[in-house]
This record gives sequence, structure tokens and C-alpha cells, in this order.
Amino acid sequence: MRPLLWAVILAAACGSPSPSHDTTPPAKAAPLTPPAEMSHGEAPVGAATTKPDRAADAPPRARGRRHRIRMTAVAARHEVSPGVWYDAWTFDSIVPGPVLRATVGDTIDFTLVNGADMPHSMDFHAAEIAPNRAYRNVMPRDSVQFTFVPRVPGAFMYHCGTAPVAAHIANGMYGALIIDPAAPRPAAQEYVFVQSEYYMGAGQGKDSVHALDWQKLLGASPDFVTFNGVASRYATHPIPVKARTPIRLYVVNAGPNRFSAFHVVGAIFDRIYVDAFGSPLRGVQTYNVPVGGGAIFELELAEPGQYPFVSHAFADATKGAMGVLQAMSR
Ligand SMILES: [Cu+2]
Repeated sequence: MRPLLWAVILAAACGSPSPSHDTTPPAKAAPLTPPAEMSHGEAPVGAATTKPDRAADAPPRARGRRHRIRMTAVAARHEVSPGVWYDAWTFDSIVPGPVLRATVGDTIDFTLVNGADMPHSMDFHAAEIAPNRAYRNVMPRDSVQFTFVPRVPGAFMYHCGTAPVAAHIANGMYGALIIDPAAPRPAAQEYVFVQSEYYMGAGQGKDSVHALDWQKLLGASPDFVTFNGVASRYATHPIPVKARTPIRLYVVNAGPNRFSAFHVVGAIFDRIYVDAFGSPLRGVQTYNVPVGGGAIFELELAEPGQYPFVSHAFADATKGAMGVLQAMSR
């Protein structure tokens, strides 16, 4: 064969990547230039004077003994990180769904209306009820109604239970239900954090909106891990709190895959209540909130300053499971 023909064949072979050629660039090195002055600066930290588009404040303790709650399952576009949009499946058009609150012994009269074009359902972890009756799939334009009386206090997850459940959760169908004990807990600055993950497929359309990548989900390798649905939102908008004053954090981990090693940098939890009866854990640095679980963290911050809260599984903090409590003097 003539040398020129060989050169043409070789050039063609090199120019057309075959499946055996890995054309992805090698992983980038970890960025090792920290932002000045900030401990655990996994994300840019803004000023506590700017409000986030969704506050983490817990709703007040419920009044009345019967609560009629109605939610609509509906698709909505959700901004996970500035400029990064996701085609979410939601309760009431927001991710997470609304924070609910009731007291042990109250009656919750719940209705789910399906405004989407596929079956959805609702599973309250605070309820003790037959799933095949209450948590059944609701077809488009149909609804389901059931009542329950929560018996156990805690920070509970609710979510869509339609198969594949991992997809319905990863797409945004979850939220928190706080159940208070009959005797009110002591006054505190109260916030709710729901941790969850996003598995982004390639962006589609002119706005490059992402949808679920099922293989990433099965591999438990999320692109974003968030508190209250947006990566690092409470770092960009730190939560102003008072130093040396009780703080109570209701933390629910919606997953669908990653444990939350919940930790506040610069603090030790005075008390942690898992959804159970009995005494709290006392004097704890970090506590695992399992997927599908919740815990109530009580603490005080020793002095004014910026206190990051993270999942101490730091790949997840780097992916957005990070915020800041900005402690002011009392
Ligand atoms: Cu669903």
C-alpha cells in the first residue's frame, strides 16, 4: 500500500472517535484556592441582609385540632442553582412542597388533587394507615382524600409513593411535616431544612432545562445536593440568627439516596430529638439523618459570626448541601 494512502487511513481513524476511545477529559483537580476569611467556604457566602426567595423559617405551631390540607401534584420548572433549571414534578408547584405543621392528636384531613399528566400519590411518614387505601395512585384529574391522627412527635418526611418512587422523589415530590408534642417545646428560633438530590440529564431546549438521569440516580451520584431544593441558597443568603439564644432546626432528609451527616461548624448540638419517644441525645457534634428520616437539632451559637451548616459528607456539601447561620449579637 502506498504511504500516502496509509496516511489518509490513519488520519481518518484518529479523527473519528470510536466507542473504545474515552474522549472525556480527565477529572479536574480539586480547587485549592479558598475564599479568604471564610471557614468551610464551599460556596460563595453573601450578606445576611439579602433575603432568599424561600425562607427556611418554620411555620408557627398549629392552632386548632383539625387541619384541612389540600395539595395539587403538578409539573413545574425549578431553578436548582442560578441559571440551572429542572423539569420538576411537585406538590403545589414548589420543591420541596409546603412545610406542614400539626400537633400530636390533631386530625389531618388531606386531599391530593392530581393536576399532572401521570399518576401520583402521597405518603405521610407521620401517619399510621393502610398504604393501599390512603397512598394509592391518583390518576390525572382525579383525587384522593384520607384523614389521620399523628401519634408521634418529630420532623417527618412526606413524598409521592408512585413507582418508581426514586424518580418521583428525585423529581421533587417531597416535603416536611412537623408534628409537635402536646406540651409545646420551649421558645426558639426555628428553621426547617429538607435535604435532597438532583440527577441532571443533558439540558434540552433553548433554555437548556434538565430532566432526570435515571442511571445517575441508580448510581447515587447526584449533580446537586441541596437544602430546601436550591444549592447553597443559605450560603448566598445566610440566615440571620441571634447568638447565645436557642435555635431549633427541623431536618428532614428526602434523599432519595444520600445520608445527611448533619453538622453545624463551630457548634455542638445541645439536644437531638429523633422521631421517637424518650430522652434526647445530648452533646453531639454530627448526627446522621437517614434517607426518609428526620431529626430535631437544638443548639446555641457561642458568639456572633458565620456558622456554616453542612452535610459533613463533604462531596455533598461541595454539591450544595451547605448554608450559613449568621449569628448577630443579642
Ligand atoms: Cu409522583
